[in-house]
Amino acid sequence: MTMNLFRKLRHGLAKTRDSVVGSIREAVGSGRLDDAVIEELEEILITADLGVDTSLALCERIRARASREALAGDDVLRALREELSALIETPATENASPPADPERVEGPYVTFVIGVNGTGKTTSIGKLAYRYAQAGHNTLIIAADTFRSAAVEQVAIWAQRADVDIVRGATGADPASVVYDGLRAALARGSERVLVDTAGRLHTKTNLMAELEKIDRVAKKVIADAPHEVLLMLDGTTGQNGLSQARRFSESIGVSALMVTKLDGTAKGGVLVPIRRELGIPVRWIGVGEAIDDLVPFEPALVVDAVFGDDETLRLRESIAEE
Ligand SMILES: Nc1nc2c(ncn2[C@@H]2O[C@H](COP(=O)(O)OP(=O)(O)OP(=O)(O)O)[C@@H](O)[C@H]2O)c(=O)[nH]1
Ligand SMILES: [Mg+2]
Repeated sequence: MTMNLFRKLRHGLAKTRDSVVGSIREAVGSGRLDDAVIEELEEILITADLGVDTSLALCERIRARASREALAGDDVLRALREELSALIETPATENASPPADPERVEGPYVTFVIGVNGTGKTTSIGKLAYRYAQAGHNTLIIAADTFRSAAVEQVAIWAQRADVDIVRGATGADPASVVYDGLRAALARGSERVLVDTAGRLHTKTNLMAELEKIDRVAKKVIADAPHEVLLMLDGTTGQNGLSQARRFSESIGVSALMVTKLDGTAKGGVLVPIRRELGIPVRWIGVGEAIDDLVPFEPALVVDAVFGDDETLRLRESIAEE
């Protein structure tokens, strides 16, 4: 039933792969890898949202390699894959990705899902709830987006699909009080995983950021060390914008992990690289579609292979990937 994870990733990143690999093949052609071609490579990588610094660093490494070994045709893709893996495995800031699934805690493991409007919070809560439920965890969703009347209904549908419990707040209710009630219910029911859906908010609106801080304070009154995870949603199609969102949310409530959504809808999946290298916050998950199982734990090496891998790498990855 579940599609092979690597195949899902590859499928989800197909737009990025087709665009980047296609352009690189076109630029490299059958000729020598001279400075003009390397400049074209820089352009292509920047266009795919890898960020200027990373793109330049990567091409510098390619230039150095080209002066030592003859690089032609698809050798360039292989070289890029190797150099990018090396770069992305050693992020500029301390940012090793811890395991995607929560560590054991006493009592409910509480995740706040926050982010700008429409970034994919509610959908991702559905996907995570499904994943947890499939893994046998007693899971509860708290519908604390009381801002839009349709929001509670939307997350309730996801709860039903994932077959998990939900605590709802009335439209217009104080989200902090909904979270208070929800966490009390989680304790009473012995929930192991709690996902809190919050209203979308612009990172520049101080009053809305203050509301998040209030939710945070109130949660701690019920469960002293909650939330155990503050998961910020970044829309992968809006590119580098996500970097400033992450910085602003971090200054307010603090962000412990990131999820980058909608990577299936963009050729600029390269944005994962600056997000990982520059923020110092681990990317935990990526979203590659609108379905309940379109959720992939983020593993840099797999992403690099899904984009730059040759047929043999892809076959190998598919054969060893298991869920
Ligand atoms: N293609 C694609 N679409 C996605 C993905 N994740 C979410 N979406 C879509 O993005 C749109 C917004 O998703 P929501 O989950 O409602 O976003 P939200 O952050 O909860 O929105 P607000 O509550 O209004 O702030 C929906 O149409 C989702 O189907 C993804 O990984 N891929
Ligand atoms: Mg929502």
